Amino acid sequence: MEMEADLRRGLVREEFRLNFQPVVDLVSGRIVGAEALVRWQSPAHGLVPPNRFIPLAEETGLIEPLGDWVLEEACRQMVQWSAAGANLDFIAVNLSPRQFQRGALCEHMESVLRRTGLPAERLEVEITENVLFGAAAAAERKLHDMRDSGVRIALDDFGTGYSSLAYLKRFPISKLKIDRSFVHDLPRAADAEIATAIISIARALGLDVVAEGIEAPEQYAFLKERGCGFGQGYLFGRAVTSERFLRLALQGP
Ligand code: G
Ligand code: G
Ligand code: MN
Ligand code: NA
Repeated sequence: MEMEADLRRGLVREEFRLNFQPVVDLVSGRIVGAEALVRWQSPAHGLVPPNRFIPLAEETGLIEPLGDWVLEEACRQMVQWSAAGANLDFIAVNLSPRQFQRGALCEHMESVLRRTGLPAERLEVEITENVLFGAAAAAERKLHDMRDSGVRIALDDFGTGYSSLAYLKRFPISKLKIDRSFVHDLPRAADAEIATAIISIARALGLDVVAEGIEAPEQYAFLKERGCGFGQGYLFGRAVTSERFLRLALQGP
Protein backbone atom coordinates (compact mmCIF):
# COMPACT_ATOMS: atom_id res chain seq x y z
CA MET A 1 0.00 0.00 0.00
CA GLU A 2 2.76 2.36 0.98
CA MET A 3 4.66 1.48 -2.17
CA GLU A 4 1.52 2.18 -4.18
CA ALA A 5 1.23 5.69 -2.73
CA ASP A 6 4.93 6.27 -3.42
CA LEU A 7 4.48 5.08 -6.97
CA ARG A 8 1.53 7.42 -7.46
CA ARG A 9 3.53 10.34 -6.06
CA GLY A 10 6.52 9.34 -8.16
CA LEU A 11 4.48 9.84 -11.31
CA VAL A 12 3.44 13.33 -10.28
CA ARG A 13 6.97 14.19 -9.21
CA GLU A 14 8.49 12.82 -12.40
CA GLU A 15 10.75 10.31 -10.70
CA PHE A 16 10.80 7.88 -13.62
CA ARG A 17 13.64 7.61 -16.12
CA LEU A 18 14.16 5.70 -19.31
CA ASN A 19 17.33 3.82 -20.07
CA PHE A 20 18.04 2.40 -23.50
CA GLN A 21 19.65 -0.89 -24.39
CA PRO A 22 21.21 -1.22 -27.84
CA VAL A 23 19.98 -3.81 -30.35
CA VAL A 24 22.75 -4.77 -32.74
CA ASP A 25 22.88 -6.21 -36.27
CA LEU A 26 24.90 -9.38 -35.67
CA VAL A 27 26.58 -9.27 -39.08
CA SER A 28 27.61 -5.62 -39.33
CA GLY A 29 27.79 -4.89 -35.61
CA ARG A 30 25.78 -1.70 -36.17
CA ILE A 31 23.36 -0.50 -33.50
CA VAL A 32 20.01 -0.64 -35.28
CA GLY A 33 17.68 0.29 -32.47
CA ALA A 34 17.05 0.59 -28.77
CA GLU A 35 14.75 -0.98 -26.19
CA ALA A 36 13.42 1.54 -23.69
CA LEU A 37 13.56 0.25 -20.12
CA VAL A 38 12.00 2.23 -17.31
CA ARG A 39 13.62 2.90 -13.91
CA TRP A 40 12.23 4.57 -10.85
CA GLN A 41 14.49 6.98 -8.97
CA SER A 42 12.56 6.98 -5.72
CA PRO A 43 13.59 9.20 -2.78
CA ALA A 44 12.29 6.52 -0.39
CA HIS A 45 13.42 3.32 -2.16
CA GLY A 46 16.42 4.39 -4.21
CA LEU A 47 16.82 3.28 -7.81
CA VAL A 48 14.08 0.68 -8.26
CA PRO A 49 14.30 -1.78 -11.17
CA PRO A 50 11.11 -2.42 -13.19
CA ASN A 51 10.52 -5.97 -11.97
CA ARG A 52 9.96 -4.44 -8.50
CA PHE A 53 7.30 -1.94 -9.54
CA ILE A 54 5.80 -2.94 -12.90
CA PRO A 55 3.73 -5.77 -11.32
CA LEU A 56 2.35 -3.34 -8.71
CA ALA A 57 1.70 -0.74 -11.38
CA GLU A 58 -0.19 -3.40 -13.33
CA GLU A 59 -2.31 -4.40 -10.31
CA THR A 60 -3.20 -0.85 -9.39
CA GLY A 61 -3.77 0.49 -12.89
CA LEU A 62 -0.90 2.97 -12.50
CA ILE A 63 0.67 1.24 -15.48
CA GLU A 64 -1.64 3.30 -17.69
CA PRO A 65 -0.28 6.77 -16.85
CA LEU A 66 3.22 5.31 -16.45
CA GLY A 67 2.98 3.55 -19.81
CA ASP A 68 1.74 6.75 -21.45
CA TRP A 69 4.77 8.56 -20.12
CA VAL A 70 7.15 5.80 -21.27
CA LEU A 71 5.70 5.75 -24.79
CA GLU A 72 5.81 9.49 -25.25
CA GLU A 73 9.28 9.87 -23.75
CA ALA A 74 10.67 7.03 -25.89
CA CYS A 75 9.22 8.48 -29.10
CA ARG A 76 10.48 11.95 -28.23
CA GLN A 77 13.95 10.60 -27.54
CA MET A 78 14.07 8.72 -30.84
CA VAL A 79 13.17 11.91 -32.73
CA GLN A 80 15.95 13.77 -30.88
CA TRP A 81 18.55 11.11 -31.68
CA SER A 82 17.62 11.20 -35.35
CA ALA A 83 17.88 14.99 -35.36
CA ALA A 84 21.34 14.60 -33.78
CA GLY A 85 22.40 12.40 -36.70
CA ALA A 86 21.91 8.87 -35.36
CA ASN A 87 20.88 6.33 -37.98
CA LEU A 88 18.45 4.10 -36.10
CA ASP A 89 15.69 1.88 -37.40
CA PHE A 90 13.50 1.64 -34.32
CA ILE A 91 12.76 2.36 -30.70
CA ALA A 92 11.10 -0.53 -28.86
CA VAL A 93 8.68 -0.07 -25.97
CA ASN A 94 7.36 -2.83 -23.70
CA LEU A 95 3.60 -3.13 -23.31
CA SER A 96 2.25 -5.04 -20.33
CA PRO A 97 -0.98 -7.05 -20.71
CA ARG A 98 -3.11 -4.38 -19.07
CA GLN A 99 -1.69 -1.70 -21.35
CA PHE A 100 -2.44 -3.85 -24.35
CA GLN A 101 -6.01 -4.54 -23.23
CA ARG A 102 -6.78 -0.89 -22.78
CA GLY A 103 -9.40 0.58 -25.07
CA ALA A 104 -8.35 3.13 -27.70
CA LEU A 105 -4.72 1.95 -27.51
CA CYS A 106 -4.16 2.50 -31.24
CA GLU A 107 -5.71 5.96 -31.23
CA HIS A 108 -3.53 6.86 -28.28
CA MET A 109 -0.42 5.57 -30.03
CA GLU A 110 -1.25 7.49 -33.18
CA SER A 111 -1.73 10.70 -31.21
CA VAL A 112 1.67 10.23 -29.51
CA LEU A 113 3.29 9.63 -32.91
CA ARG A 114 1.68 12.77 -34.32
CA ARG A 115 2.65 14.86 -31.30
CA THR A 116 6.27 13.73 -31.28
CA GLY A 117 6.67 13.54 -35.06
CA LEU A 118 8.04 9.98 -34.97
CA PRO A 119 7.14 7.98 -38.10
CA ALA A 120 5.04 4.94 -37.09
CA GLU A 121 7.52 2.64 -38.86
CA ARG A 122 10.14 3.60 -36.27
CA LEU A 123 8.07 2.46 -33.31
CA GLU A 124 8.07 -1.13 -32.17
CA VAL A 125 5.96 -2.51 -29.36
CA GLU A 126 7.02 -5.59 -27.41
CA ILE A 127 4.29 -7.84 -26.12
CA THR A 128 4.58 -11.30 -24.60
CA GLU A 129 2.92 -14.42 -25.95
CA ASN A 130 0.66 -14.48 -22.91
CA VAL A 131 -1.10 -11.38 -24.21
CA LEU A 132 -2.15 -13.43 -27.22
CA PHE A 133 -3.19 -16.51 -25.25
CA GLY A 134 -6.85 -17.00 -26.00
CA ALA A 135 -6.87 -13.56 -27.60
CA ALA A 136 -10.36 -12.38 -28.35
CA ALA A 137 -11.41 -10.94 -31.67
CA ALA A 138 -10.99 -7.47 -30.17
CA ALA A 139 -7.32 -8.11 -29.37
CA GLU A 140 -6.77 -9.51 -32.82
CA ARG A 141 -8.31 -6.43 -34.42
CA LYS A 142 -6.17 -4.22 -32.22
CA LEU A 143 -2.98 -5.90 -33.41
CA HIS A 144 -4.04 -5.56 -37.03
CA ASP A 145 -4.94 -1.88 -36.54
CA MET A 146 -1.57 -1.28 -34.95
CA ARG A 147 0.26 -3.02 -37.75
CA ASP A 148 -1.85 -1.23 -40.40
CA SER A 149 -0.80 2.09 -38.90
CA GLY A 150 2.83 1.09 -39.51
CA VAL A 151 3.85 0.20 -35.94
CA ARG A 152 5.78 -3.06 -35.66
CA ILE A 153 4.99 -5.77 -33.15
CA ALA A 154 7.67 -7.91 -31.49
CA LEU A 155 7.01 -11.03 -29.40
CA ASP A 156 9.13 -10.63 -26.27
CA ASP A 157 10.51 -13.51 -24.16
CA PHE A 158 9.62 -15.83 -27.03
CA GLY A 159 9.36 -19.48 -26.09
CA THR A 160 8.66 -18.99 -22.39
CA GLY A 161 4.93 -18.33 -22.42
CA TYR A 162 1.87 -20.00 -23.83
CA SER A 163 3.48 -20.29 -27.21
CA SER A 164 1.46 -21.39 -30.12
CA LEU A 165 2.85 -21.45 -33.61
CA ALA A 166 -0.66 -20.67 -34.83
CA TYR A 167 -0.25 -17.17 -33.34
CA LEU A 168 2.58 -16.47 -35.74
CA LYS A 169 0.24 -17.14 -38.62
CA ARG A 170 -2.79 -15.40 -37.22
CA PHE A 171 -1.29 -12.20 -35.80
CA PRO A 172 0.75 -9.55 -37.67
CA ILE A 173 4.01 -10.13 -35.80
CA SER A 174 7.22 -8.63 -37.26
CA LYS A 175 9.86 -9.91 -34.88
CA LEU A 176 10.63 -12.71 -32.41
CA LYS A 177 12.83 -12.05 -29.41
CA ILE A 178 14.48 -15.27 -28.25
CA ASP A 179 14.27 -15.26 -24.48
CA ARG A 180 17.60 -15.02 -22.72
CA SER A 181 16.99 -18.30 -20.89
CA PHE A 182 17.60 -20.01 -24.27
CA VAL A 183 20.78 -18.03 -24.90
CA HIS A 184 22.33 -18.63 -21.50
CA ASP A 185 23.92 -22.04 -22.17
CA LEU A 186 24.81 -21.52 -25.83
CA PRO A 187 26.45 -23.18 -27.65
CA ARG A 188 25.82 -26.13 -25.34
CA ALA A 189 22.96 -28.50 -24.82
CA ALA A 190 19.30 -27.95 -25.45
CA ASP A 191 19.70 -24.20 -25.88
CA ALA A 192 21.50 -24.76 -29.17
CA GLU A 193 18.57 -26.78 -30.50
CA ILE A 194 15.89 -24.41 -29.23
CA ALA A 195 17.61 -21.26 -30.47
CA THR A 196 18.25 -22.87 -33.85
CA ALA A 197 14.60 -23.94 -34.11
CA ILE A 198 13.32 -20.43 -33.28
CA ILE A 199 15.69 -18.89 -35.83
CA SER A 200 14.46 -21.27 -38.54
CA ILE A 201 10.80 -20.62 -37.76
CA ALA A 202 11.40 -16.88 -37.89
CA ARG A 203 13.29 -17.07 -41.13
CA ALA A 204 10.74 -19.37 -42.75
CA LEU A 205 7.97 -16.93 -41.85
CA GLY A 206 9.94 -13.86 -42.88
CA LEU A 207 10.18 -12.49 -39.34
CA ASP A 208 13.13 -10.68 -37.85
CA VAL A 209 14.76 -12.50 -34.96
CA VAL A 210 16.63 -11.01 -32.01
CA ALA A 211 18.49 -13.01 -29.38
CA GLU A 212 18.33 -11.50 -25.90
CA GLY A 213 20.86 -11.76 -23.11
CA ILE A 214 24.01 -12.24 -25.21
CA GLU A 215 26.88 -11.98 -22.74
CA ALA A 216 29.66 -14.11 -24.23
CA PRO A 217 31.48 -14.10 -27.59
CA GLU A 218 30.68 -17.84 -28.00
CA GLN A 219 26.95 -17.10 -27.77
CA TYR A 220 27.32 -14.30 -30.33
CA ALA A 221 29.32 -16.50 -32.73
CA PHE A 222 26.83 -19.34 -32.50
CA LEU A 223 23.80 -17.14 -33.13
CA LYS A 224 25.41 -15.28 -36.00
CA GLU A 225 26.48 -18.53 -37.62
CA ARG A 226 22.92 -19.88 -37.34
CA GLY A 227 21.54 -16.83 -39.12
CA CYS A 228 20.07 -14.89 -36.20
CA GLY A 229 19.85 -11.33 -37.52
CA PHE A 230 19.99 -9.27 -34.35
CA GLY A 231 21.15 -9.39 -30.76
CA GLN A 232 20.91 -7.65 -27.46
CA GLY A 233 22.84 -8.17 -24.24
CA TYR A 234 25.63 -7.11 -21.95
CA LEU A 235 28.22 -8.11 -24.58
CA PHE A 236 26.99 -5.18 -26.69
CA GLY A 237 25.85 -2.95 -23.89
CA ARG A 238 23.57 -2.52 -20.91
CA ALA A 239 20.71 -0.08 -20.81
CA VAL A 240 22.17 3.43 -20.53
CA THR A 241 20.94 7.01 -20.39
CA SER A 242 19.76 8.69 -23.59
CA GLU A 243 22.93 10.80 -23.77
CA ARG A 244 25.17 7.75 -23.54
CA PHE A 245 23.01 5.85 -25.97
CA LEU A 246 23.31 8.65 -28.53
CA ARG A 247 27.09 8.60 -28.22
CA LEU A 248 27.13 4.84 -28.82
CA ALA A 249 24.81 5.15 -31.81
CA LEU A 250 26.89 7.92 -33.40
CA GLN A 251 30.13 6.01 -32.88
CA GLY A 252 29.22 3.28 -35.41
CA PRO A 253 30.36 -0.34 -35.43
O1 G B 1 15.27 -3.13 -17.17
P1 G B 1 15.21 -4.59 -16.82
O2 G B 1 16.21 -5.19 -17.66
O3 G B 1 15.43 -4.88 -15.39
O4 G B 1 13.69 -4.99 -17.18
C1 G B 1 12.96 -5.94 -16.44
C2 G B 1 11.58 -6.16 -16.98
O5 G B 1 10.77 -4.99 -16.91
C3 G B 1 11.56 -6.61 -18.43
O6 G B 1 10.74 -7.75 -18.48
C4 G B 1 10.91 -5.50 -19.17
O7 G B 1 10.11 -6.01 -20.21
C5 G B 1 10.08 -4.79 -18.11
N1 G B 1 9.97 -3.37 -18.43
C6 G B 1 10.97 -2.49 -18.50
N2 G B 1 10.52 -1.28 -18.87
C7 G B 1 9.18 -1.42 -19.05
C8 G B 1 8.14 -0.51 -19.45
O8 G B 1 8.35 0.66 -19.75
N3 G B 1 6.87 -1.01 -19.49
C9 G B 1 6.58 -2.29 -19.20
N4 G B 1 5.33 -2.69 -19.26
N5 G B 1 7.55 -3.18 -18.83
C10 G B 1 8.83 -2.75 -18.76
O1 G C 1 11.71 -6.80 -21.82
P1 G C 1 12.61 -7.83 -21.25
O2 G C 1 11.96 -8.76 -20.30
O3 G C 1 13.31 -8.60 -22.30
O4 G C 1 13.70 -6.97 -20.48
C1 G C 1 15.01 -6.99 -20.74
C2 G C 1 15.68 -7.36 -19.46
O5 G C 1 16.83 -8.12 -19.71
C3 G C 1 16.13 -6.17 -18.66
O6 G C 1 15.93 -6.45 -17.32
C4 G C 1 17.62 -6.13 -18.95
O7 G C 1 18.35 -5.47 -17.95
C5 G C 1 17.94 -7.60 -19.03
N1 G C 1 19.12 -7.89 -19.81
C6 G C 1 19.51 -7.27 -20.92
N2 G C 1 20.65 -7.81 -21.40
C7 G C 1 20.98 -8.80 -20.55
C8 G C 1 22.07 -9.73 -20.52
O8 G C 1 22.96 -9.77 -21.37
N3 G C 1 22.07 -10.62 -19.50
C9 G C 1 21.12 -10.62 -18.53
N4 G C 1 21.21 -11.53 -17.56
N5 G C 1 20.08 -9.76 -18.53
C10 G C 1 20.01 -8.86 -19.54
MN1 MN D 1 11.47 -6.43 -23.76
NA1 NA E 1 12.53 -10.22 -23.13
